[in-house]
Amino acid sequence: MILRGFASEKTEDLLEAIHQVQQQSPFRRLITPGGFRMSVAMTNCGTTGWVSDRKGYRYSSQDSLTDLSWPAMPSLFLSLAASAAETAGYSGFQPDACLINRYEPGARLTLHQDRDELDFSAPIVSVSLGLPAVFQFGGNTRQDRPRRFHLESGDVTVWGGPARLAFHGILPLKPGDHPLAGSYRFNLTFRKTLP
Ligand code: MD3
Ligand code: FE
Repeated sequence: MILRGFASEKTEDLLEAIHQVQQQSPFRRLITPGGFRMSVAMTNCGTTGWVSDRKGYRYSSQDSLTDLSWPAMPSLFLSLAASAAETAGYSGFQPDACLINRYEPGARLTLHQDRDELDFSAPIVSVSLGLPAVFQFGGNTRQDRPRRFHLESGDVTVWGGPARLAFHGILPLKPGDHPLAGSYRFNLTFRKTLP
């Protein structure tokens, strides 16, 4: 479900919260198991965070950059994720992880599935902030031709049920200037990683 503008009124506060998180756990471009550096820069907040390196993809309670825990999930993040999930029909969503993606012009996320979580019954909630992007939403195999959706700042999407394991990605970001986020797009994805 796409909730257009669901987070619009909270844009400034959300960007400020991202700023706080990145003071403790800076954005970094992770290395894929295949040895490529991702074009998207990432950080996390919450009990656990998504990481990638030569050893694989996984959730870790520690930030390998600082050897500390990830920053706590801001209460604004939790309330927004829960109310978006509720609106889409998932009551009681309590994410334990928030992956924060930062795109600069040209950055992209190739088609992938999110399947490192241990609880596929919970949805994933995503919040787009800053520059607009073209989102690709495919099926349950890489071969299914993806549909394209434009995501703008303030849009919130909820992925549950049959959509939970769908292939999806983001096309290379176009340059632009957003009044609050400048030349970046940020995306928050809220996940329940532990059973
Ligand atoms: C559909 N992020 O972090 S958000 C990711 O805009 C990720 O940064 C993209 O894919 C971004 O893993 C897309 C929309 C989204 C997120 C998770 C999904 C769509 C999804 C999980 C399953 C199906
Ligand atoms: Fe994903």
